[in-house]
Amino acid sequence: MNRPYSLLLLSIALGSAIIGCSDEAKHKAMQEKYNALQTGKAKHNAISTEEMTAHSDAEMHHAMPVESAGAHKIDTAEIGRNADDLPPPLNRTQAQLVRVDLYTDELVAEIMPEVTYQYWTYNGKVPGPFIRARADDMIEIHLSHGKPGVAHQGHDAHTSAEHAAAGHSAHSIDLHAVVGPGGGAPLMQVGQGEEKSFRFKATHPGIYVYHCASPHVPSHIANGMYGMILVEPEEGLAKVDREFYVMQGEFYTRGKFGEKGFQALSKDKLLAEHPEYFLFNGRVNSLSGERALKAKVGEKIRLFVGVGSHIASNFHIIGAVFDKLYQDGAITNPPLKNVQTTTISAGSAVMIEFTAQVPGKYLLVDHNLTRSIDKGALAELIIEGAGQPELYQQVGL
Ligand SMILES: [Cu+2]
Repeated sequence: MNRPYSLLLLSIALGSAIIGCSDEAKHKAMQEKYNALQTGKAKHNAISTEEMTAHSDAEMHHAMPVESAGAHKIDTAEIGRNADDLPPPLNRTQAQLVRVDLYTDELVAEIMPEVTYQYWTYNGKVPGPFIRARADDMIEIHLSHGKPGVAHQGHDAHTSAEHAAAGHSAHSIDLHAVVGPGGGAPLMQVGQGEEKSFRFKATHPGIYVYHCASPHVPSHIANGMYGMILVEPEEGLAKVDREFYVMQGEFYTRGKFGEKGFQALSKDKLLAEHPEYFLFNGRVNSLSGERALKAKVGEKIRLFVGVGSHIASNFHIIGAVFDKLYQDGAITNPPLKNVQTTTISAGSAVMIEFTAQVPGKYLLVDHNLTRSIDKGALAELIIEGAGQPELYQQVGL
């Protein structure tokens, strides 16, 4: 488990402890104080929907020139979040306050060997942390611009001032689980060195996407600023043996797929909806080899799969049938059974459950297969254990 994520869990635990020991009057007073504070802050800091949806042409001029990878220091050896990096199922019968600490971080990392890209992230990974809460919980999101405790120095090609002048100094968060204007984003625009917070009640159980919503919004998302939030129903979810967190996102680099060196965002390709990369969890082979999803024969597997960026996925697992599919994030609806492939809309997520009966390697793909074979949308699921010849065997040898 990486450190930021440990901190997130710790924060959630602390938040839970705080609410656990407060009586009703204390909580009410806290709530009033908080509301007053928020109202005051909102007056000064809120951003209008019009501002949020600005084209922000300034950012078009921000893209860095194509240079060799060597000219850009790699900030992190691993940009991709592990598929098993998510909190365990909740085991409580009471709603509570769930505190979530997020920070934004702009990091140069390899999108594939010898190809670098400047990602914009939540907590240093793509996708951002998996947030887990329960219906009726109050969720308090804290978002700071930049890693707490680390002075912002701007990235390689920019000073902080140039960075701000380029028009993308703010980041934010819009959570699809929020019922309210902008999903929280109007209250949560954070400039450099700032931290903001807001609370919302998790009124609707489901599996949802969250993303940055600062201008130019599609660029922020295309650079990797998305994640998922699960709001479990009050009764919780059925017990399974493994859970995995996978997000598909496409990347729009100036150079073609595989072209070596530093690759800046191509806003032309973004506007033309012409990505070079389709990826699971942030980079080519992020979830393969050592980092493949792993389970055993007969285990119940649950996948949370979302599309963070702009192009819908035709999600399929080669060699598996989804025993249960909860489409469009609707986890409280009866599932579809025995499904081969599902569409996951942009800005949406699904929950899939199945049991693998035959050992071996299974591939997670977008069944628009050039995206998987030629553009990166490929992940591996390794099933270990004893096979059952009556299910799968070669004959005639
Ligand atoms: Cu952003």
